[in-house]
Amino acid sequence: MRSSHLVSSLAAALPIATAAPEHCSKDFFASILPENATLLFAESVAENGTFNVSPANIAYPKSPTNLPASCALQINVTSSATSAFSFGLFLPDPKTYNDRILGVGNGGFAGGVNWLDMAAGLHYGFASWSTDTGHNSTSGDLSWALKNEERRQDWGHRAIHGSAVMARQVAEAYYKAEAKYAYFSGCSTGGRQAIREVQLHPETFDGVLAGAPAWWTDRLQTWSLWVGLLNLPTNSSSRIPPEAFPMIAKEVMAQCDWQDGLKDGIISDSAGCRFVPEALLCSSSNELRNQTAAECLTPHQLDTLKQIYGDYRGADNAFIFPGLELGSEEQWAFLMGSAKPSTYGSEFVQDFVLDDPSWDPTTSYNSTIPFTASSLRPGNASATDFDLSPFHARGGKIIHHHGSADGLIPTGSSVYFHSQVQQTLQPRGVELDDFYRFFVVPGMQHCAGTPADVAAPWYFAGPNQAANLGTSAYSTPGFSDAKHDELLALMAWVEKGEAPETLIATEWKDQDVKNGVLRQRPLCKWPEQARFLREGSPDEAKNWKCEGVHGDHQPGYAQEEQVVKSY
Ligand SMILES: *[C@@H]1O[C@H](CO)[C@@H](O)[C@H](O)[C@H]1NC(C)=O
Ligand SMILES: *[C@@H]1O[C@H](CO)[C@@H](O)[C@H](O)[C@H]1NC(C)=O
Ligand SMILES: *[C@@H]1O[C@H](CO)[C@@H](O)[C@H](O)[C@H]1NC(C)=O
Ligand SMILES: *[C@@H]1O[C@H](CO)[C@@H](O)[C@H](O)[C@H]1NC(C)=O
Ligand SMILES: *[C@@H]1O[C@H](CO)[C@@H](O)[C@H](O)[C@H]1NC(C)=O
Ligand SMILES: *[C@@H]1O[C@H](CO)[C@@H](O)[C@H](O)[C@H]1NC(C)=O
Ligand SMILES: *[C@@H]1O[C@H](CO)[C@@H](O)[C@H](O)[C@H]1NC(C)=O
Ligand SMILES: [Ca+2]
Repeated sequence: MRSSHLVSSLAAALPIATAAPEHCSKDFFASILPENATLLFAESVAENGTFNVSPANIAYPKSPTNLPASCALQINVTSSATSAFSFGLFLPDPKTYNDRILGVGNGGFAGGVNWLDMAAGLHYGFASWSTDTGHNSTSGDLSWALKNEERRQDWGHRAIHGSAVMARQVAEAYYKAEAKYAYFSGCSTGGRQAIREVQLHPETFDGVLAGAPAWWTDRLQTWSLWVGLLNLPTNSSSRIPPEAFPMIAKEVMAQCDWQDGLKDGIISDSAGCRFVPEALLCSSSNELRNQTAAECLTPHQLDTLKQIYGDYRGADNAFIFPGLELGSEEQWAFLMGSAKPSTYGSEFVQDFVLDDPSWDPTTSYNSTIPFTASSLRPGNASATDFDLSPFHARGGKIIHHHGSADGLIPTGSSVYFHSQVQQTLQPRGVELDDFYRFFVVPGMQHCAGTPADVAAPWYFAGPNQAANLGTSAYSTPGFSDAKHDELLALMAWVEKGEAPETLIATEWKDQDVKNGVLRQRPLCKWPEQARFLREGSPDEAKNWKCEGVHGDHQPGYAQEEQVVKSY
């Protein structure tokens, strides 16, 4: 893959950094580290080489391949009397260094250095880093947090900040040159990490990519538990068996696809779809008896379905968290398909909120728990400071996106965040458009991917996406420019003032780059939606434009194609 013209033209204008190769050594790093930090290892990676990730890194065991020549190292940092985090750092050869730092984020509660995502950054020429967030675990194991507020603080914000600051200092000492810009790219927990750092330390990053941010930890995790409990097998009469999810997805597609103005198998305006769930009701006693055949829903199951799509509310109708989006059904089994609710919810309450591993969610959960979590704010992780004006004032830029088919983190939680920031800043005369843009990605699942039969364009080199293309991928193959690559779009905005009006997402035939492009389509800045111009191929981005707002139907479009079963 060739490196981007934008990156090389930007880099050409900057002074050339120097570092002797022997600097990739224990002695050199030991000589520059502060007292609270120790070097775990430093090793050279040859041109086109592989960095062999230690099998002890159970969160991110995959080794990146075909790397640019670089120095790989890991540094351990003391964060309190009883806690420490570490971070990994790839320092590219001075010849390919772009004078910029990139941090990449984590997923779920994973404790490990994310070398694979760092590698994508290294290919552009960034000095790229990632932190283990202060513990060692896979994504769904939260037991490390039990009665350990120091570790929760590391995971919540401290490890990201400490790593960002120290990674920059180490890179500047290594190249004997100041870094020109610092960026961060994260999805899910990584999206939260991006926003939380912007809130707590607006000076750290010049720009961030925040994908599907798990920003409201206290509510997201308790909602995950609630929605899991709602659909346990023990709730026999109201449970929707996972075998029925595809049937629901099909009905949602039948009703919502055409409503965006084009029946193309992609729901471009899920927020604007008027969906009639009663179309799924069983219509005969025979079907009722045969409900596990997953052909229709009973009235009790229909109630469950409405709760899944609806806002989660507590006593006195108090808002807790938004529900899942129409079109997200293919990913529902993750939170609602098992005999037990996911550990993302149950262990969060046990290990972060109540400090009681014996607490039984199936017998003891109630809807005051989300509010308890919010008042305790374990780890100070929730990114609820909506006043982003300090970041705006320092010239920072945020590109935020969320897939509309995300079945793990409701798309509506991103809409809610954007709206809260707007309500906070607009009355003070701060225009969001100047520094913060939000893009919904129709048909994209959690951070990456699309249901096979939907084949929505979802790839734009966003956080975590390159790893889906292989262990040596980065940017958008064949389209390495600021329209098709979200990271280059962020750089163009920060460094040249070229704000992204649209991004273009790509999908390859059979989801494989080797087969060539299947379709490309613009992603629109919220609240606009993409409309087909009704000329040429809908698979070419130029035949679309962004206009109107979500939920703003074009009257007369394809009404005759509506499929609503009798009910
Ligand atoms: C890079 O390494 C791969 C094996 O991983 C090899 O097939 C390829 O030829 C190498 N490319 C160069 C330019 O050395
Ligand atoms: C993380 O914990 C696992 C056991 O769950 C262990 O095998 C591994 O060596 C540990 N990794 C590190 C980096 O400590
Ligand atoms: C990191 O430093 C802490 C002390 O702050 C220490 O307890 C821990 O063992 C160190 N980790 C490694 C992997 O050396
Ligand atoms: C480590 O020490 C440096 C230098 O004293 C300090 O700036 C930094 O905040 C410390 N990092 C952490 C995580 O405490
Ligand atoms: C069953 O469903 C009800 C509401 O439909 C819900 O309140 C409850 O948490 C669910 N789980 C169990 C185990 O009863
Ligand atoms: C809700 O659950 C918590 C934790 O188990 C418990 O302390 C509290 O009393 C419960 N509240 C209600 C209203 O049942
Ligand atoms: C949590 O962070 C906020 C800023 O968002 C800060 O004002 C507050 O003091 C912190 N609370 C704790 C317990 O660290
Ligand atoms: Ca459509």
